[in-house]
Amino acid sequence: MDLSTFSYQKFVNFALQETKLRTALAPLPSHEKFRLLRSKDNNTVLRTLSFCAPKIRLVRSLTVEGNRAMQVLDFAVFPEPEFDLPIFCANFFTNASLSIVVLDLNPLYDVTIHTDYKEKYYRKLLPLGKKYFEVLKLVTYMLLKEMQLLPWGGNITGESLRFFSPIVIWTRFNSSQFKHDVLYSAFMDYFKRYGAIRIPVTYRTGMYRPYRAAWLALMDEAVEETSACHIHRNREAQHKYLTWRAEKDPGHPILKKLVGENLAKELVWRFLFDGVDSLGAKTFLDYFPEYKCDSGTINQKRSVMGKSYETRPWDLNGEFVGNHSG
Ligand code: BLA
Repeated sequence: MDLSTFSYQKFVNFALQETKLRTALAPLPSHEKFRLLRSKDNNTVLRTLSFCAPKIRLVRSLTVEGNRAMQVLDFAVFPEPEFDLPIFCANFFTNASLSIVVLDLNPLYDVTIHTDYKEKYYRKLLPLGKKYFEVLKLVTYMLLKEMQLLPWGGNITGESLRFFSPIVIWTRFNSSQFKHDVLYSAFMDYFKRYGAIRIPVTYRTGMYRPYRAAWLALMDEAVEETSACHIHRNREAQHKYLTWRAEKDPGHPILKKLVGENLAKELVWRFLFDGVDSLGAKTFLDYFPEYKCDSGTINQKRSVMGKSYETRPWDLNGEFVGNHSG
């Protein structure tokens, strides 16, 4: 696929425009220094945007535009600790041949343990994902074909899975305009979806399924928590998430290569996962002691459990059916 005409900027524009229709976004001056960065070889441009708003502690995006070589989007929305809203998470890495995609409303609490949290948010979100990962039966040229628009991307580590929800889109595909159009549609659906959607024609289902839930709708409906204990719990859960990603995100080696170790570290700690230094005092090893080496340092491996989940570990009703194969 020719990446010179392709950009993730329209995803960011869509999300920010939709957010602005509902709430007042205020820019964050402390992030000004990250607005526009260039790679050392001058071939790649890194752009960032960030804002806060009522209910939203931080909405931020990073796009990496490497012309023909790569296009990357890291877009996330982190709620204020007074809300236990999921964290909106879109991480797309694309080069000329391959795209690696995570799109999810990451749960603040592990949904395999906290079933009340799963019920609260994901029961009504299930139809959102179905459109992209259920097996569609299509009749083309008189032949019955089965396909999934965005199928499970294969082995994923047990550690990452804890931060994913039953509607996570984890997929890898050969980069193509069609797949990216599907991805854009999924991004819009997960961020904002009101009213009925059109399901591709199948010979066994109806044409329309009404629903309105998506991240922005959840935000509209979210009611502020007043109990200090619950707010503390939410803050710590978000801090744990930030601590995980600031230490182990798979994109870091590329950022290091592009802008050098020091700037990459600052970008990760003070921009992408801003709050990792202020929302809590616990360290990575406090949250994830299984990574402790004998010398007391953090094990550099991304996973100590290994890659375990080869197929989607949730069924279409959001029940965990994970088969730990590793
Ligand atoms: C790969 N990115 C991945 C993978 C995941 C994620 C699951 C597959 C590799 C693996 O199994 O670990 C994303 N992992 C996540 C997310 C969470 C998580 C979102 O645990 C949340 C909890 N990706 C980026 C950026 C770049 C990038 C900014 O977000 C580059 C600048 C690149 N991601 C990237 C690359 C790979 C990857 C190159 C494949 C390389 C590899 O697997 O090491």
